[in-house]
Amino acid sequence: MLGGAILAALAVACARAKPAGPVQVLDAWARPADSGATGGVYLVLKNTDTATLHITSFETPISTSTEAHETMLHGDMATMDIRPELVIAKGATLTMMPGGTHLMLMHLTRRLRRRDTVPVTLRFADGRVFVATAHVRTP
Ligand SMILES: [Cu+2]
Repeated sequence: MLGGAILAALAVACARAKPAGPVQVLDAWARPADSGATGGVYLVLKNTDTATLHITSFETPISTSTEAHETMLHGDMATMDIRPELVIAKGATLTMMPGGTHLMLMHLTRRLRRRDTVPVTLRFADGRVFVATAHVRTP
């Protein structure tokens, strides 16, 4: 009887801790960086929604702006293109990584040390908002 009550309480706590979102965060990490520098955040997001997702903006409380970039190789030259939105097909996984798609945190307002965490707010084209927590670690 008591055990059942505890299990039920735990189930409620878990349901609150992990609200159903349009994406499942398979990984989320950021590079260590100094205050004033440019930061890099890498998310691995699985679309668990019922349709294609369009992520139209990203925000963190520790940068003046956050842009989605894609590193492109032109011969030996690597350039970064701004991606105005990131699209994830239903059931697909978007894998950000160094040398590929990444989030760039322009002008960090504080230093990022290993084991710090950074909340990253994702805004979707349909108005929904989701917050992923990135952990600072070395690549
Ligand atoms: Cu970049």
